[in-house]
Amino acid sequence: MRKNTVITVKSLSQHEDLIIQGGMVDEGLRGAITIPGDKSISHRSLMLGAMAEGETIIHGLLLGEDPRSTAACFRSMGAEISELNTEEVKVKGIGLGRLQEPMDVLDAGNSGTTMRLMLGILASQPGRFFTVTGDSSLRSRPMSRVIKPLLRMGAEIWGRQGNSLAPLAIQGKQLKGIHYQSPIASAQVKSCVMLAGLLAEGKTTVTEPALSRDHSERMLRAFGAEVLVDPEALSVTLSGHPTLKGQTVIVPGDISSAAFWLVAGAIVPGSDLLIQNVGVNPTRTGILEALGQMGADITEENRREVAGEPVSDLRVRHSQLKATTIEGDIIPRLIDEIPILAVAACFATGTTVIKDAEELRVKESDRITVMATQLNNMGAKISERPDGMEITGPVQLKGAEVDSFTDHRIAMSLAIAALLATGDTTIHRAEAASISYPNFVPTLELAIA
Ligand code: SPQ
Repeated sequence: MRKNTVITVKSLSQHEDLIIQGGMVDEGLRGAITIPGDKSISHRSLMLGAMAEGETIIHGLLLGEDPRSTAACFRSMGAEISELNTEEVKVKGIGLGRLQEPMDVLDAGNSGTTMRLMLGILASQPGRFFTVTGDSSLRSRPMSRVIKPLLRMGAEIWGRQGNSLAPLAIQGKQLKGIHYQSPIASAQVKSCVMLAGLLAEGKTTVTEPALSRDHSERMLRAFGAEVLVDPEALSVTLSGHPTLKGQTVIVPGDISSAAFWLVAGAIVPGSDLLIQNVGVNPTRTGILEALGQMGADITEENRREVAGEPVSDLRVRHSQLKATTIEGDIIPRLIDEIPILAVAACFATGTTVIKDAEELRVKESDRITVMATQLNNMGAKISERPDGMEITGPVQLKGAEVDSFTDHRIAMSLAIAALLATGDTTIHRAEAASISYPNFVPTLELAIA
């Protein structure tokens, strides 16, 4: 009864408005919810499955638009991938170096991970030619960060604006291993170079300035590659020409999706929410540390290891948050959660400072400017820094018309902010949530029912 009055989805040609009636969740968010599969692990399981020998079985794959883009690309290069579902996806691999030249342009859609990781794979397929594009957001995101190391490995790649923007053309070549000192802590750069290293001569090493998510290292090893990690030096070395063997992959819930509920549970009075089956790989748990510093009441239950990744259930209860500073090496471990952390900071006492996060400007949208402008439209007190934001709270947000800028994390962050605003908030282009969380609205309805 109450839920129908709180959330409305209005379809407007191909776009959707999400209208949330604020201030109606007086009993808080309660119950137990499950979240969709981890996006990073879903992409990697499809890619490695396609290049392995034999069958890979994936349980818990994310059914969002981004993994669908990855599956479509690898299908068009010869991998047999069964219909995508969460129970069991079968990938019949074609073996390393045996990807077929596709008849058409590979479309990575909105997915930076698809394009950047796939570039490493394509560049290393001798004798085949590929063209790659994406949607308007992806065509404006920097690709030079992966093209540069690939060129050093001997790749041939052409793109707009001095080889920096898609559409891109790739002539597959025999590559050679290099030691790449990445100037940015990026799992996409690290993974792209390692994937190119699979078919390169010799060893390929990537050193990064701070540790980024390590799902590629874990999964490459599970599929049979020799991967040496030097945690002190922040480097990873892969030996070329392994035999990759199909595996069973169990994809844990995505902590980046859990983050919306962690913040919602923390800020909405009366909440007591259990989020089940959340991947808690230490390279992804910066959000738990940041919310912990802010005084959030989050407990980890039932910790276990599932197919090489740590998994827990997380319980969050409402508490008064306090401001904090988020900077330095923690940034790559919570980079995708900064939009929802900005929402949390609006309800925290004091000024939260987020620094060293300039990478946010080149995500699906400029997440610094978009979060600051949209939340300020709702009455927040946020000033932009070149590398982050300063957010003063607590404030009483008020309903407003806001826009996702077709960025999934922005759409969902604004929906959580709207729960505590006075009056209605209309989020334009809210269908963007389906990139990483197709069931976001039904889950929100469930949690507030
Ligand atoms: O795939 P895409 O579009 O780049 O998605 C994002 C996201 O918010 O879902 C970034 F906008 O996640 C990236 C993440 O920011 C996924 C990712 C990965 O799977 O390797 C790594 C991070 O990017 P980066 O540039 O820091 O390596």
